[in-house]
Amino acid sequence: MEGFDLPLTVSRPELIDFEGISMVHYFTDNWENLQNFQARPDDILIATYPKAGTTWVSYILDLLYFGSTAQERQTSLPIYFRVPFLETAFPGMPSGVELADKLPTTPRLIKTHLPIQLVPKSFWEQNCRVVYVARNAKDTAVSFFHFDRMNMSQPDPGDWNTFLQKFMDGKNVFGPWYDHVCGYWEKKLTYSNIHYMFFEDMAKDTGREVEHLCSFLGISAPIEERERITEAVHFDAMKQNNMTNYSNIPFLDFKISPFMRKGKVGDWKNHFTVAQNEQFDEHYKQKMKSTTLQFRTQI
Ligand code: PPS
Repeated sequence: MEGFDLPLTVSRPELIDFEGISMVHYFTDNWENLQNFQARPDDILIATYPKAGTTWVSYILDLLYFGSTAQERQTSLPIYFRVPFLETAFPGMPSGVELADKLPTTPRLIKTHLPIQLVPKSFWEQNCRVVYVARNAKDTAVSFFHFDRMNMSQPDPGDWNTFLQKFMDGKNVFGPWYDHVCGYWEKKLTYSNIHYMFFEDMAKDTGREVEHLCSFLGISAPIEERERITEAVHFDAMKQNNMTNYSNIPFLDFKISPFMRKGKVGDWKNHFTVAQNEQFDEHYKQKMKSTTLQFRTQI
């Protein structure tokens, strides 16, 4: 399963309103099967708003569970087959639900960008562990903008100013960043099996975050193994690695922007004008005024 048979001419979809969230049909076409997905108690759900570091954490978990036992997996199976993206329904490839159903591994690692209220209920019923990764809004917006430019299965982002306004209005795929990060943060109050982590902490000290993940998952990995993993998931290593850099997907145009773009905290400073930054900060204060959730926009 090195790549898949996708039509090369995926056309940019319209943004639709779906259950109050901006979506595209590629993530809603399989809705009934998605909502009926049968999670198992040992499944691990990796939940994120787009561009928060999903692939980074997915690869860490994959290596923690399967890095030393399944060599072939490491050299021939791209990350999107190891960790299926549950809500996908792209023509010419199995849906995320089908891929997850067929995963031979225990545990199954499953990716979603769904806001908390749309996550299939069996994950909660089975008390599955959830790893949520959050990234500060400004870097997320920049990363999302470049991703939408190069990803022909996403709506056209327009220019940066237009995109930023849409981001603030929650008019991009998977809805408002603000509600997404706060939704999972609040869920922690009533559901203890969520490990909430930050892109900025991973960038600052990946090894420490791997250690925290091990404690949450109940994995006892020796220090040497954790160091090996930390090295393997370094930005440069993942960018070079064809199994983690998304280079086999035909509708991603790497000539416009690579999937593994910069991997930095604070790249927003190269994009926001002073006026955009002031307007964004003011809006942010309003949107985030009733949460205890705090982000760092530089490290
Ligand atoms: S997606 O499409 O939502 O699944 O994308 P996601 O994987 O969540 O986010 C992609 C951004 O994460 C950066 N990235 C990394 N940064 C540092 N180190 C590592 N190992 C790493 N892996 C992925 C990737 O470069 C994207 O961020 P930007 O800012 O665009 O570079």
